[in-house]
Amino acid sequence: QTFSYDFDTPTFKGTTKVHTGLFINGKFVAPAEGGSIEVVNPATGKTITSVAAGTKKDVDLAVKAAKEAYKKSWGLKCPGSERGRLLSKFADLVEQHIDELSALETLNVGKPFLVAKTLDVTSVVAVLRYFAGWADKIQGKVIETNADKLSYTRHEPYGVVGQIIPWNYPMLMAAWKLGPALATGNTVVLKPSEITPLTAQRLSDFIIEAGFPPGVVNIVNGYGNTVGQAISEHPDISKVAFTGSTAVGRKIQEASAKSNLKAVTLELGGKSPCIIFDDADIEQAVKWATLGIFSNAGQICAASSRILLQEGIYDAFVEKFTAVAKSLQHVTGDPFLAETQHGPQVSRTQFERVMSYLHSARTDGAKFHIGGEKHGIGEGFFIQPTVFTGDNHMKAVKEEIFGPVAALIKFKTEEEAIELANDSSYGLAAAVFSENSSRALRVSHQLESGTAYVNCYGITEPGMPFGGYKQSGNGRECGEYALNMYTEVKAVHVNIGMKI
Ligand code: TXE
Repeated sequence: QTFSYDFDTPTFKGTTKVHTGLFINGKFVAPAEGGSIEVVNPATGKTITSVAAGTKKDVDLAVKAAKEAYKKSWGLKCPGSERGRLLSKFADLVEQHIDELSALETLNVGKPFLVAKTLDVTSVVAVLRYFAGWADKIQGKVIETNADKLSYTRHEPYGVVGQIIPWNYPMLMAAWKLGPALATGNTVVLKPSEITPLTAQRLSDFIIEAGFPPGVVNIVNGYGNTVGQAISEHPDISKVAFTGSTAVGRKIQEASAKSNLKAVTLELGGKSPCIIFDDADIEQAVKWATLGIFSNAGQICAASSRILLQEGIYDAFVEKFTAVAKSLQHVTGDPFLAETQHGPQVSRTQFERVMSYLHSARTDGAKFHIGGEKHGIGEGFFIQPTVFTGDNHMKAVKEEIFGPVAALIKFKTEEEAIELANDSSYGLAAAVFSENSSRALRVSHQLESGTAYVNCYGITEPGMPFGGYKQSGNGRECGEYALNMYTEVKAVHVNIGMKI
């Protein structure tokens, strides 16, 4: 079955056709138990279509297909150069359909079309090309031991890997996971978020067209507690990679421990501090901090959600930052308009979750400078860009809100800033703004986070690792580091003269 949609919008006119079945062994199939999931447009609250919802039975079929493909036509059977060629072709096909894919992402996630195009889908192409380049450069080492021995290592794929992705960057998270897994020779069973399955469904067509052998990539839509759980506890999956909430990350670790001790990499939540010193370029700091918290309606794991301000610039920063948040209200709305910069939250559940944090901040005595309410009167899940001042003890300052809500906090000294920044169970990203480069670097080295930004915020690069300290997860995505997350190391000892 397919779903067709005609876009007639100011930024994109055209048609898309998406398969709604499960993608198993190179074919679109109906789910074994016949379930379906409604897909909703967050900008209107209306149903777009429904797609198949798999269950454990479908995961079993997908794993079987992935296992056979691994043995027959992938893994050690397929040279790296060929894997790279297919990944490059996949990237080319995504690029050729950039407008259509951006429109589909906008429809399902609510992010502004021009952002989906210039950030999300453009980055998908870059990431796939980056990993295509690695596919024939997966190398072990020769390790000198003694003259009678040849010792070397091989970096071998795990086999079948499971990948569970979230809804905030559906296509980009798929690329972050598929790129390194396929470059290193693994086969994949991927579960998109049940909230945003449409672009992954469309990508399946390009996986076929690029020429990947059937079963190398399988995409099984479904809910977390059925399909996600089945992947996490499957005995024939050797590794699972997950991006999502810390609570579910914990469940995946548990499922791994209780099943086959599969390797687990986790990219979880955050409450990332952005430290702005008196000697910062304040105009620039305001712009980067704004980008860090308000892009993607604040639904970013590394969002600059705690902005720590030195007392000398506190008042000026609060004023300028609040003015930017206010100006965003004029460009909030239909994500298909070229001028729109701020879209809705992804779902009613997320909308309500953010609203409950705003309520909690009020109850805890936070001072609101702008926002704090639903935006508009329609059925869409829009929330006003919000700025409040508070302290590190408030629930809304400690926990991840995952919405367009910035908490501003005052500090006096460098030591206090570092202490406040590190006073979190999370450790995904952090930033320092200062024109004194010694101070900026000194402080950035003391922050407990997987990424440290200096005088900038929110940038990711295909070649730079991304991941968290503390309860923001383990393992790294992107860069050469990601390759290690998808390979086992074999130590080979060869006797070339030893006698016993
Ligand atoms: O996430 P879930 P939710 C954070 C953010 C957000 C909160 C809740 O704070 O407000 O999590 O969002 C699958 N076994 N992030 O509830 O449930 C699920 O189907 C295996 C941060 O939507 O973690 C989806 O595919 N999988 C984040 C994926 O997990 C399970 C991005 C993520 O959904 C499962 C998203 C289970 N038992 C939310 N239960 C980031 N790090 O960027 C659910 N899933």
